[in-house]
Amino acid sequence: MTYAPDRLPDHVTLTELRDLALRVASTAATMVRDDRPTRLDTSTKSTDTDVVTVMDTRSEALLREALRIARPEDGFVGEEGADLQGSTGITWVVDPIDGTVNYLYDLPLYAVSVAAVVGSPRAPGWRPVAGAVVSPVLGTAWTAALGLGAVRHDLTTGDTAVVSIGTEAQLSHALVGTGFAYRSDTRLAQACTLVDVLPRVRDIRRLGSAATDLCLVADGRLDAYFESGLNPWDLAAGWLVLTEAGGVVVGPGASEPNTLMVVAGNRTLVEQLRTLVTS
Ligand code: LIP
Repeated sequence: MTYAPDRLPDHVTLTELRDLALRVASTAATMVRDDRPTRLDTSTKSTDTDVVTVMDTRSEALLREALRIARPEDGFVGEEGADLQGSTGITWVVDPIDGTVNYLYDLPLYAVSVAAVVGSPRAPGWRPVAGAVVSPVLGTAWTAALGLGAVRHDLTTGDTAVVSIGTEAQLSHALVGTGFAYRSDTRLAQACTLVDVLPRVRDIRRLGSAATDLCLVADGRLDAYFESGLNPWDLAAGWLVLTEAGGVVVGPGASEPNTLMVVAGNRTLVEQLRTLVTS
């Protein structure tokens, strides 16, 4: 069976994709947390502060192999490696460590993000259909499948709870997450946007992991989130968790979320915040 954005997997398949995402993301997240060497070997990518650690690479290799074994005909797009073209219409989009700089500094806010998407994440029109975000130090995972809701998992007790978006309607009372790019010219533009936002909201939180930000919004523990410059792997799983929790995730204008801008939260706040950050 081949899936396209207009021909989605059935509920059984969506459940299987979600459970597979949780299983492989949990395995990778546990390895990332428990095997963290005291001295982390790193290299850099787009700038000299855009780091990749040896554990990013190990995590992505583990995810790639586990997903290949489970679903050999699917595609694969990861932050650190080469794209793999599939034949099923399902592509796995993974961030092996979302929040790499936090991980480098041994700060607890990082996650492994794994999503099954239909459509090409390298072009407009793709969408997540199942996914998991696993935060091993917080001991929490969030999962979602299209039309089947979003769930928070306590990784210590195994307890689960359905998550739903917060109801704050007033932007001036909203706790808003955001993040910044690695390039200094982009950061200058982001700082100018922040000047407009900061006086109009309760406060800002820059937690350092987009996937975690999006899941915390889904969970009502942030009221909204915006960021420009996100890649599909930062966005994919958290996007679905948030929309399945009753929220909206949009881009500039009436577009889908994209590299230009992601704005997320309940619809009332998103309409106010999008105007502010895309003007
Ligand atoms: C990170 C994002 C974060 C953003 C950081 C970085 P990475 O992803 O999750 O929201 O502000 O600049 O892009 O690079 O740790 O996978």
